[in-house]
Amino acid sequence: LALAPVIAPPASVDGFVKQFLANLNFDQGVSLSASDANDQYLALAGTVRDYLMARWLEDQTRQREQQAKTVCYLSAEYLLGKQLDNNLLAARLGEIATEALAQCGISMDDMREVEVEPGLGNGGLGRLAACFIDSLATMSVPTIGYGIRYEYGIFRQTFVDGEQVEQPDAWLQMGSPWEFPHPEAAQTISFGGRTETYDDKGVTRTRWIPDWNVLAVPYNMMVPGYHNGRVNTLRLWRAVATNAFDLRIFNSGDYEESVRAQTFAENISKVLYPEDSTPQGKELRLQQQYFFVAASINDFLDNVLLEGFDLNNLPDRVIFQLNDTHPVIAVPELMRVLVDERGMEWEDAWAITQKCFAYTCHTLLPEALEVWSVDLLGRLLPRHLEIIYRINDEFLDEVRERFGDDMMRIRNMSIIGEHPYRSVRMAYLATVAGAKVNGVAELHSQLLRDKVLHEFAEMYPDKFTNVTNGVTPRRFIRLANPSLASLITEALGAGWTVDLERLRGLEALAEDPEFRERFAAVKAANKRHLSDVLQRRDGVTIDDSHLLDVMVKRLHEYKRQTLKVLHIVTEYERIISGTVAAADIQPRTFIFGAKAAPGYAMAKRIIHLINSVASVVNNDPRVEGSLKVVFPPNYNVTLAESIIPAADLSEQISLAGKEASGTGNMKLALNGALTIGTDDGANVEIRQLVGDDNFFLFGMTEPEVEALWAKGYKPADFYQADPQLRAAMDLIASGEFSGGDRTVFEPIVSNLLYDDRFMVLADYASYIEAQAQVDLAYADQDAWTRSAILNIARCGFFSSDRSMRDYLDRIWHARPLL
Ligand code: 26M
Repeated sequence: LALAPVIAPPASVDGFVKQFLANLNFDQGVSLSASDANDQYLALAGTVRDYLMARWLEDQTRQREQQAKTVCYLSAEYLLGKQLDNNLLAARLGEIATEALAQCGISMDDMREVEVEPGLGNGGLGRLAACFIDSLATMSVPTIGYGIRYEYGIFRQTFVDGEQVEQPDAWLQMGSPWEFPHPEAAQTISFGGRTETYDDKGVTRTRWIPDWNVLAVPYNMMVPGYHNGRVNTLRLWRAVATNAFDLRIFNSGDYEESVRAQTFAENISKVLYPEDSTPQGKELRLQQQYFFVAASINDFLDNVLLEGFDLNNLPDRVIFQLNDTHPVIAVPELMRVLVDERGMEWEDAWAITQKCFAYTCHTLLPEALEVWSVDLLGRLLPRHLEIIYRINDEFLDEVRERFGDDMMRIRNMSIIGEHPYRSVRMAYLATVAGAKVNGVAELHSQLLRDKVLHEFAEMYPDKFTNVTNGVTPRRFIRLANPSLASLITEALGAGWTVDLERLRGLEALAEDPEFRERFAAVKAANKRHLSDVLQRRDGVTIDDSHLLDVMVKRLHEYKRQTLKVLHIVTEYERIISGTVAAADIQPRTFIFGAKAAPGYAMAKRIIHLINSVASVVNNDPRVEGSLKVVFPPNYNVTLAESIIPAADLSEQISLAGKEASGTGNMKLALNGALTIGTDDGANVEIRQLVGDDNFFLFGMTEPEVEALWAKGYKPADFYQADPQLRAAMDLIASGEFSGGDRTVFEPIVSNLLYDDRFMVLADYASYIEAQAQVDLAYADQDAWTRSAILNIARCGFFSSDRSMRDYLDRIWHARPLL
């Protein structure tokens, strides 16, 4: 192997110190005595990078030479979280680095504080992508994660008078030590213009004459496997103006216009769209999608395959996994490249394309299914629209052949929808083009087959499969909960971090009083740690004697944060009305974490309500010591890592049939929180595994939800029939939480009373009853602890390593490269 010269790994504290000081001097340009924490952090990151570099270069060479099948994960989002600890852990450098820094008079904790997390995703879907690439690296699977290097990630959330205010996330401002720009590997990405046919030696071919383009410059990040010496690549694209584009306008003499054009081009990777459902059909969003996907596919074909590679064998070398519909424009792009640029016959190209893609759906909400207007798509990508039309024509011929001339069916299954305007249905395109289509939990995959895509499932039964989501135990147990990790390692040995089913070994220990005591001590310490974090961050504390009740996830009506609020208001009302004595209830601290999409007015109002309830409850001496509501702003991966290990109770309370999977539910259960949840998403599988005795189930099942809709749902009837519910709703409506102003939360109240799409009122009574069971159960601390341990012991299934094995076996047919 011809390797570039690499820096010798600083396997000793001395070596690390030397390398660190060299980086501080030569990369940061400061002496130790003159350096500040940010300089030190950048030099430290550089040192960790240096250590990983030899493995990274080696892996790139090996993967190229062995021609192994590569997983190309196409995702518009990667919600990575902080890199320093993760990379130190993977490279086994934690202790050496900590000691080396100490010798330089620097504390590792200060370094952790300085790092800013790359928040290049919204929530579950982006975090899932980050867990998957961690697992693939840890399992030595050749993988490239492809995505967008947003200059601004998910907004920073602040509260002003209880209302969400968004601030830009300037995550690159203080330097970005984990990425490597590769301008030499840039791709030119075209847009707009028209198509024309031409004669190529007697064959009529089509070409695209675009009218503008941008450069896609890749920034590579290391994705180190855990303790296996492997480093995969995350390749994120940045939009930069092309010289040609600049020059053309510049030559016309319009300097200012040429600078403006540059800004226009560079807008493409400027900012992450903060919606995580109800896509808005914005042109810039489609530009982002095509930009990263075209760059990725052409990068793989040009640079990753060896020169002279026979494209007929492409399916043996690559699988492009589509993370939701966001990258689906890759399908016509691959067709365009194969047919228009590489001269392949349409039929051959289509056969290859259908083997090279697989599609993961992450939703069940109809309004979240992405469509692009034919108008917009045709203007931006005229050739791709033609290709989509031809794919659709041939597909609908197939439908007719199979099912006869059934107009209704044709209209339902067409990739082109007609109402309310002519548009391309991206989920249908992905389903037709993909070799496999998967949902993200058993129930979700079932509902995809039976409802959302049932006509497609009828036509292609073998395409449909399930892969239940998972989470990486490295970040969410080993790093986030080091005390629990030590306890587990002491009990079971260290193998569990890469073989999470070994947690089963804890079942027996759940019966050991001494182990339970040690577990309870870990939980209490984690609550104190969280309290410290919140004190420093927001000036609030939590009491480790309280039951810690946690609801952390994006703010969405279907997730039903309002149901949680109604529970809190019910408890509050019961105390202040004297129905129950404060001393007789189980003291609880409720903690929320949630961002609302900036354009989602109802979600923002619900945030305001939570903050307003918090401020009244937390300042009422009648409930002091009994109820506390904490809503730290800007919930992100970093804060999750402090909250989740401290949680006692995990709130997973979406309306059945709406949450595709959930992954916070898995992280919380694996950290020993008990779930109170509906029969939805992966909750179903969590409950099956941990057992009914260790899970608080409530609410309607999905078929019951359907039945209630069918019969006609009148939320006001539930209000009228339930005095407790009435009391809680009336208290909100009275202005109690809005300084007497009855208008502020009126839209929330009347929505619940007269619309309530997500059936909050229908599930209220059942939820309150389940919460009473929680209080009873928590009163027996030792029994609760036993249940918590059993939750951990039985949730090994939810490792993203297992998810990756399932994808490898059922979808990718790729293998680790050992
Ligand atoms: C689409 C178009 C325009 C702008 C933004 C979007 C968009 C971005 C993110 C739409 C959806 C997005 O994410 C959806 C999501 O996070 N879904 C969640 O995926 C998780 C991983 O599979 C599941 O666990 C959750 O149940 C599911 O809600």
